[in-house]
Formats: sequence, structure tokens, C-alpha cells
Amino acid sequence: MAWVLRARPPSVELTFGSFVRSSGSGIFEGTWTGDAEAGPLRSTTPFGSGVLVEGDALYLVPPGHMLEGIYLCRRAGELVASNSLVGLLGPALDQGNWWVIVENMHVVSPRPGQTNEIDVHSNVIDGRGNATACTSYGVVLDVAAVAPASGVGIFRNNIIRGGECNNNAWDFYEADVLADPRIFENNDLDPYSSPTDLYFDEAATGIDLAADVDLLLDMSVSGTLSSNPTFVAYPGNLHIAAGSPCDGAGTPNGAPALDMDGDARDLGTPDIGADEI
Ligand SMILES: [Ca+2]
Ligand SMILES: [Ca+2]
Ligand SMILES: [Ca+2]
Ligand SMILES: [Ca+2]
Repeated sequence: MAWVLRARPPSVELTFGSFVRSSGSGIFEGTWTGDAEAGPLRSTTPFGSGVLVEGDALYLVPPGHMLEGIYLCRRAGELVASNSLVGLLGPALDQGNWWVIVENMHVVSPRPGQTNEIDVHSNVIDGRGNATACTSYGVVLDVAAVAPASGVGIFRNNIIRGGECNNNAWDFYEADVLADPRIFENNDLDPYSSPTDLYFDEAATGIDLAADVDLLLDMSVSGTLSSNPTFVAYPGNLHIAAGSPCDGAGTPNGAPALDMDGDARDLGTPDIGADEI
């Protein structure tokens, strides 16, 4: 049921599972109401999602309900979209340098016995939302039905912004007592819009100081900061401005060689976030 669109103009790659319908007008997973001949992609009530092709244009078709969404990542000259966050994370985040703007991002740790480990490096992750009574998260870490024996997942050099929902916004949220990252280094837990907590530990305890995040004992953690990254023009331009506290504050461990612009990273002290200045 999962599909992944990777657009690097002029080329577009579309990969999808066996339960996704495909035709000359695009792909779709799910069902729909309305005109059967017009098909799901032009329905006003699609119960699923897909991609509509019209001439040289591609349209992402989200579901007509609020239970699922479409996840997007972009960087210079490239965009990845998927109805599956796992599908998106595979080709995208593990290569770093992405601007990630999703609502209520939800990361599930691999099941026990799986060797793949999510490596989220040098990104801008933003829970978005709006300044009303809603709930937003930068990252939610949860576990599968059988939880891993110990922490899983690497998070380094990311700017993580919880979003701007009034009174209900978290930068990083452990949704289960066993949902711990394995490594959490040099992330900026952005204080933007005064999140409820910078870090929600063990699905129980809010932590509001970066220094206290660095004291957690159930993951390898260091270098956390909580500073305004001073984007050039949020949300349209997520480059960091000269003098940003993220400049030179990253760890070189596992850092990608290039930033989102293709600029070489500082090999010793890379910047936090998708941009290197
Ligand atoms: Ca724990
Ligand atoms: Ca924890
Ligand atoms: Ca740059
Ligand atoms: Ca720099």
C-alpha cells in the first residue's frame, strides 16, 4: 500500500507496493466514492492517496480523511514524497541535509532482530501546526508491538522544532518507556513558540533544559542545545543566518560530506541543520 515519489527534475522515480493501483493517469492506493469512471485521483473523497499525472504536471493526492497524510522532504533540486514515513525515511533522511516539514512526524523503531537503524542526520525537522488548540511534535519515537531490548536510532546535528500548537507542542517525544534513541548528539531542540517540553522522556517526564537532556542515562547523549537557529526567512528559507548558534555546533560523527546546497561540510565542526555556512 506504500508508494514513494522521488523527483529530481527532469527525472521522476515512482516506486510502489503490489496493492497500489497504477494506470496512465497515475497511482492510487485505497478506495474512493463518486464517479467510477473519473477514478480515485479526481474524486473529492479519496480514502487513500496517490499521484496524478497530467501532461508534464504531477499532483500529490492526499486522503480525504485526517487519519493519514502525505510526508514530504525536499532539498535543492530534489523532492521525495510518500504516504509512508518509513518509505520516506529510507531514501531520504539517511542521506542527511533535508528540510523536513511534516505534521506530527512519527518514527517507529525497527523490530527486534532487524538490523536497519534509522540515522537522522543534519536535518531541519518541524512539527508545524498553527497557533490554535492543536497538538504538534517535531519527532515522536515509539516502539513496535515487541519493543527492542535497548535504544534504537541515531539522531545527530538536527534542528528539531516542535511546532506552534498552543500548549501542546513537543520537540522530541518518547511515546513509550522503551522508545529511546540509541544516540542523540548535538541536536538543537528549538525553543520556538515555547514548546510544552523540549524533550518528553519515558512517556512521562518533560525536560525543559538542554543541559538536563544531556544527563539522560538511557541513551548516549551529548551536545544538546536549545537556541533559536536564526533561519534566514522561516519557513520559506531554512538556511541559517551568519552568527547562528548552529554554526559550528555539530558533531563530525557520521556527518554527511555536503550540505543541502552541495556546499562542503566543515569536517571538524559541521553546522547543525541542513545548511552549512
Ligand atoms: Ca527508556
Ligand atoms: Ca528515555
Ligand atoms: Ca550552505
Ligand atoms: Ca559552519
